[in-house]
Amino acid sequence: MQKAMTGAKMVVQALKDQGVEVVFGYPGGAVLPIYDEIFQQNEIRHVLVRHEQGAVHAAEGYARATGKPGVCLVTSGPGATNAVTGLTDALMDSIPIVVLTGQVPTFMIGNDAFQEADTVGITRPCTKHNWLVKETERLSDVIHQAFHVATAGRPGPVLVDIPKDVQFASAGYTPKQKARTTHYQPKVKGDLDRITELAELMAKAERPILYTGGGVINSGPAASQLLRELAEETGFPVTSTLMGLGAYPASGKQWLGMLGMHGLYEANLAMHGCDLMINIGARFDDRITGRLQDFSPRSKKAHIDIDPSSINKVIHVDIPIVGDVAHVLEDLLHVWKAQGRKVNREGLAKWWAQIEDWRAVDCLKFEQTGRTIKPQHALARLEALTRDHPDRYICTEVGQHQMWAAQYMGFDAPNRWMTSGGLGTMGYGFPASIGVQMAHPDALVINVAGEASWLMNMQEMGTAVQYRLPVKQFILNNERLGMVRQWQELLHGERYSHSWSEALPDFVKLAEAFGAKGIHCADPDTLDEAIMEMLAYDGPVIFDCLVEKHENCFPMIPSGEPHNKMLLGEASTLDAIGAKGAVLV
Ligand SMILES: Cc1cc2nc3c(=O)[nH]c(=O)nc-3n(C[C@H](O)[C@H](O)[C@H](O)COP(=O)(O)OP(=O)(O)OC[C@H]3O[C@@H](n4cnc5c(N)ncnc54)[C@H](O)[C@@H]3O)c2cc1C
Ligand SMILES: Cc1ncc(C[n+]2csc(CCOP(=O)(O)OP(=O)(O)O)c2C)c(N)n1
Repeated sequence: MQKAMTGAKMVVQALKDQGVEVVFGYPGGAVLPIYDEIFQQNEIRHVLVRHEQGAVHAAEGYARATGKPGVCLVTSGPGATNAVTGLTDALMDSIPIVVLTGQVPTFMIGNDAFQEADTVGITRPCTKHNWLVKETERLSDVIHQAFHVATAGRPGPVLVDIPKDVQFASAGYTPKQKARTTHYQPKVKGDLDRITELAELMAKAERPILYTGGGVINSGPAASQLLRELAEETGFPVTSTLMGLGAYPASGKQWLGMLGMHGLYEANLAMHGCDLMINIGARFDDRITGRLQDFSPRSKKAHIDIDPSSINKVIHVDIPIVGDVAHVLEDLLHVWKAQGRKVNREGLAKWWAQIEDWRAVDCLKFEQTGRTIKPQHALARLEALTRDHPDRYICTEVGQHQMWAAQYMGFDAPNRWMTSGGLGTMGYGFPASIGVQMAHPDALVINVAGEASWLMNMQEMGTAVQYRLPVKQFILNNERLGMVRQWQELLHGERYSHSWSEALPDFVKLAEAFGAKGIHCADPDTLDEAIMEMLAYDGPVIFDCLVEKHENCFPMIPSGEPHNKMLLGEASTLDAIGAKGAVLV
């Protein structure tokens, strides 16, 4: 016999059964019965954010840093619509989150009731799945299903919309074990014939590359471990998308660095010149492929992806393997070893020699000259001073600073790097850092930010102070919408249309107004000392690092160009480099 309880109590019970420890939320009339239940228990912690967008990004940060789903609770109408950007962000980056929204009572739906919005309609295109629950007896079953759908297969955001009368009414509770989840059981094992075909190609390949992505992180720590074994076993070079950083260690000897629009010279040219590309949990995003018809023109391509709809969506591949990265890599290694396969040593040695030539270009080289801090220098110093911290997490906002962080900071483990890749959401990083710090209270959590992005969700400083979350906001302040300014300089005839702000706050005073610590640094000579002061402070810090205003982020493949047409910075050692970078053909 199922235990009877109110819908509101069911919500809290279902969250407990799902092992939820933290909920990020903001109350309002349509969720008050649920908030009343939250008040009467101590197992689940509720974090009161300052804006619903912040709640969703915090849940995303929590999810990425733990591998567990993040949970949000928001009210109807504006509460739900404020969550839309976060939902879309999580959908694009395959982040598992469960968002619970209040709704007006069932009998008022469609009447333009106070704070009524068609939440399931609005969020249908930006969730993996969503539900409007009109009967209390279905509620607990649906919440359990929601957790299952968010986490199984390709992870993503789900939303459950709960009318207020459904929260008040009572019905029997369906425990987690009895919930209906059999209808969605994505395939995790890859086809063994395809895996065997891939092993054959790997043995013949002369110029192979492992192109890894966010799917390795999604698959869990075992997948990163198996990727390392595969790299070790084969000696193949490894590159990664922005979303996959840390799956293979940045300190590993086969690491080529990130590829794509702002990827490393050697990684992009290796993608362009390879004869076998093995895509492991990446989705051929346009920041990677550039001009499609010129993308990796001479390679055989294999693609391992848990989502069948991702395969052949952008790039036609020769060996499609639908399955979970960890399962497929385990089988691949097994087949490889059982068949006694060996790599083409001679071909591989020549390939590595070619890669070393490309590496010698030193595409990330910069010179810290003059009295202004270069953003690359600031991040290189932040990296040097925090690299050995035993428990470091880095979040970012969106823009040049995000790309420099990806280039100059190294990640040796998965789930340590939180960034908005697919949607590129300015305002993501600060609340994400709050989510990460909630999950790992003793860790060092740094959000590398641009001042413009950071201002988009600055209200969350109140959350950081209230919950004593010692998040470090490392703002590279160029007083510009830097990435926009860069495109205007390089692609729009240096017409700087609305790409700077003439009224920035004093970030030190802003920190103090919230009850946090503010640090300002504009001098390369005192930078290390200022960073150490930030690290030593046991509380939230806004670090305002005034940097060179007109620095460009290189390498850069202009949108729609092929990989071998790359702009490089002036300090890299290639002969053909001009003052603002040169086009390499
Ligand atoms: C300003 C800016 C600049 C950018 N520049 C670059 C750049 O230079 N380089 C770059 O790499 N990115 C860049 N990006 C990010 C880019 O837009 C994409 O977000 C990113 O390239 C996508 O990474 P991914 O292919 O790993 O895919 P993800 O979005 O992480 O998708 C993961 C893929 O793996 C699959 N998957 C998920 N779970 C599993 C599993 N368990 N097993 C198997 N498969 C699974 C999914 O179905 C999906 O196809 C930039 C973003 C911004 C905002
Ligand atoms: C919400 C949102 N609006 C607009 C953009 C377009 N955009 C991308 S980068 C950027 C500038 C970011 O400036 P800042 O945060 O200061 O970082 P910087 O590039 O200077 O490092 C803008 C406006 C975006 N990505 N997200």
